[in-house]
Amino acid sequence: MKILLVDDSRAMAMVMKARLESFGYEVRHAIDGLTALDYFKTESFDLILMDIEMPGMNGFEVTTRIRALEGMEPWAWTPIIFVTATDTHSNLVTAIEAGGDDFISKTVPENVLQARMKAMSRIAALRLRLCSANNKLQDQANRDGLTGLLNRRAMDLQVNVVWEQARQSGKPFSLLMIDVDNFKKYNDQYGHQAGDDCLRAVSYCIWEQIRKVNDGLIAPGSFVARYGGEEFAVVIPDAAPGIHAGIAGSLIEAVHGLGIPHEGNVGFGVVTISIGAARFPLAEGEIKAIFNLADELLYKAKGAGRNRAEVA
Ligand code: GH3
Ligand code: MG
Ligand code: MG
Ligand code: MG
Repeated sequence: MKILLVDDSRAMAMVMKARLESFGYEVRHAIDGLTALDYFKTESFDLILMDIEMPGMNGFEVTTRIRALEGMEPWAWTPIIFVTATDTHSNLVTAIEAGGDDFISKTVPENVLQARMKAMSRIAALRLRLCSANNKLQDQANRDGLTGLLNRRAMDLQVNVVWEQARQSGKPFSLLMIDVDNFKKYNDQYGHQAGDDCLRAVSYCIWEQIRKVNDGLIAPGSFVARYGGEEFAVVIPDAAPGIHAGIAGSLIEAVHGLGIPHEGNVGFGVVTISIGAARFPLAEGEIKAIFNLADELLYKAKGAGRNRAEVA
């Protein structure tokens, strides 16, 4: 356990540090509030022992600032125990109000100090476990079970945020609607299980291409989601003219290049996709408009023979 010990008295701090180290804890001493905040921002601690009376910033103020910093991160919380010479009732109330969790006297017996710290670190560990479980659940709620891509729900949330950003800053916005060609026939011929495998392969292929355009800084911030069934959507924020057409072309080529046999996809013999690639030079009005345009273009691509993109 790593402890941040905040105390303006060097002598007091040395005594406390020695006691804590004898319990096997790692201790960092901060001589004043500002130093404590600096350490807090750059290192991570399991527990903070905070003196109250200090020149400049007192312990209550340091605590309030620490809680404000933690407020910017969900689930961040470090237990803070106030250690003071004057354990009056009003000091206790102020300590808790300031965001402290416990309050002990500087003269507290060793075993009591150790027990209090144990209790606090137990709560902190529990909270950490809850936080990681919560993150995992949130991730699962955002992912599609079959392909591991973002699901429709997550995409709807994310796309609205990106659209709003583009609208407010007058940026372009592109959207690709992707649909696997003759996929009903694929299921009919090869079975639903093989259909699932095919969707996984196609989605991984699309995901990889989008990762490449992100990594290569061709269209940073792009992301792909499973829009539903055998349909995928790619959101491309703030890209120069032609970028969306280029990405659509490379996706079509990559999926065709997988070479997954598909006899019912007449004229190709392998699995292919069609794409409606829409771009608004300026994000304006309702996001629905660009979805409608991409849908229309996809419909056109299907009508024009499939394995192609229609671009606007
Ligand atoms: P088009 O080229 O015009 O898009 O023809 P299509 O056959 O792909 O289009 P249609 O919409 O008629 O059929 C889509 C099929 O996708 C029907 C459905 O059974 C299949 N499908 C949707 N989701 C899944 C899935 O999760 N797994 C499997 N195996 N099939 C799916
Ligand atoms: Mg002091
Ligand atoms: Mg479809
Ligand atoms: Mg289809």
